[in-house]
Amino acid sequence: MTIHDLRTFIVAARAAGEVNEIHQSVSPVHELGNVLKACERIDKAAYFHKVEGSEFPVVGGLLSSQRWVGRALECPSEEVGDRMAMATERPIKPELQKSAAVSQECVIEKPDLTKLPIPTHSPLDAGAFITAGVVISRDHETGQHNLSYNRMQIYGPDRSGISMNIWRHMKAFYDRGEKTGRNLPFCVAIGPDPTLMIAAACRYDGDEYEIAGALRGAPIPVVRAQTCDVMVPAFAEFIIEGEVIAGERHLEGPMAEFTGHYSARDEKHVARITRITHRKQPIFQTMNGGGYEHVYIGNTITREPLLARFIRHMTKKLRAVHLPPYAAGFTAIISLDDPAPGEVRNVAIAAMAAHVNIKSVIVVGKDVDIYDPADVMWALSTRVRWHEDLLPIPGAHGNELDPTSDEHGVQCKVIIDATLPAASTKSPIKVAYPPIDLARYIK
Ligand SMILES: Cc1cc2nc3c(=O)[nH]c(=O)nc-3n(C[C@H](O)[C@H](O)[C@H](O)COP(=O)(O)O)c2cc1C
Ligand SMILES: [Mn+2]
Repeated sequence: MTIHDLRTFIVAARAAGEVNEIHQSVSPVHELGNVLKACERIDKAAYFHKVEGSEFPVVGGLLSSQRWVGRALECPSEEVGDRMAMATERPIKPELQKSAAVSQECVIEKPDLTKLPIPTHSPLDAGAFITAGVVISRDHETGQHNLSYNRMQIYGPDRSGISMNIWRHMKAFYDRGEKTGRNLPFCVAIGPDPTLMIAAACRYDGDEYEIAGALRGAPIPVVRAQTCDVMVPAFAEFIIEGEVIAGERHLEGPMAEFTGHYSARDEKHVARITRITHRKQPIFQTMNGGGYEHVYIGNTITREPLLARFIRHMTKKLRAVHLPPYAAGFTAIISLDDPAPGEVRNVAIAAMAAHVNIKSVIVVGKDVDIYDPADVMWALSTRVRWHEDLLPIPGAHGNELDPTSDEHGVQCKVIIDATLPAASTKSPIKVAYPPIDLARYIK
């Protein structure tokens, strides 16, 4: 089966038994977010068939681990890193589709965001937020498209906030126009081909539709939006068209951030919605703020390939790297095959250079499963001589949203060597029971 949109992706996930079907009606205010979180804890997506106040179903939790991205890209989980690394090297341009687009089957000329099942996800979120929409904007000097995530707090039927932090490509497009009072047109694709959701998290200077194309191995079909000169995916559940209004700001937030803490309430940009189009019987897609899916897409999938590349530059002994979503993307866990004396520190320094957000680097031996938090905690508990295996690096630049950073983003980083030295007089063998198929024993 070829995945090319949200529906084919859901079919594949259902076939693998990975979707919890929620038939009971849920409130979009807190209840939906709570259920989605409970599903995340057991590593499942959730499909909400009935959401109070709306006629549309909602799906969430579809891209929260390497296994899910492997499913989206139709490759084994272990190949995800290589596929991501290749995407920027062999981009594939989008293709203008001549025929009518599925994403524009139904047209709402007088848009009303309050008719959509947009959840208020976590307990202290300031209101309903669109969190899983892929925002498409365009550099009118080059014609290139940018894909990004910009959460949108709902203020009214055709009004929302749009969060564009500093150094974002979309903000640069907006800033250029705002000087002369020009609004920035943009569109939001909800429920597109999952490759667009991955491409939207990438930092790439070219057209980000080309990254999605590379991940899919085929051009992404696009059509022109109805109220602005922006190309939108031909396959998506909803397309919301609008413009960021020049000179306007509104208090936005708080909302659950990727660090697992709430964002501050701040003045943010404001958008006017000009049209909504959708597929017949559309499915709304969402993401919990601060959930594994949020962190995984934003901080893990796009950064692990670079982390591996930096470490391979330093050693041939790399087994695997992981930036686990449960650690906000701030902790790199690295496993090495029998490192030579001193090698662990060199590798950890290389890892620190791969991304400014990396705050803690934990290096373990080849017998530790870096995808199992319990195994990593075991290595920390039994294999670290704290007086010599811990190297704090004070006064380094990290992520500004980390609560331990000062107002300039300066914080203390740390390297932890949780390998046992090969020459150690005490190099006991790890107790490991071989896996079995439990279903054969429990009836
Ligand atoms: C789920 C998710 C939500 C995000 N929300 C926002 C947001 O609200 N505002 C923002 O500026 N960046 C947000 N980001 C980060 C940007 O979307 C991301 O860094 C993207 O690569 C920026 O695009 P650019 O690098 O092309 O400018 C989010 C990322 C993810 C994965
Ligand atoms: Mn970009």
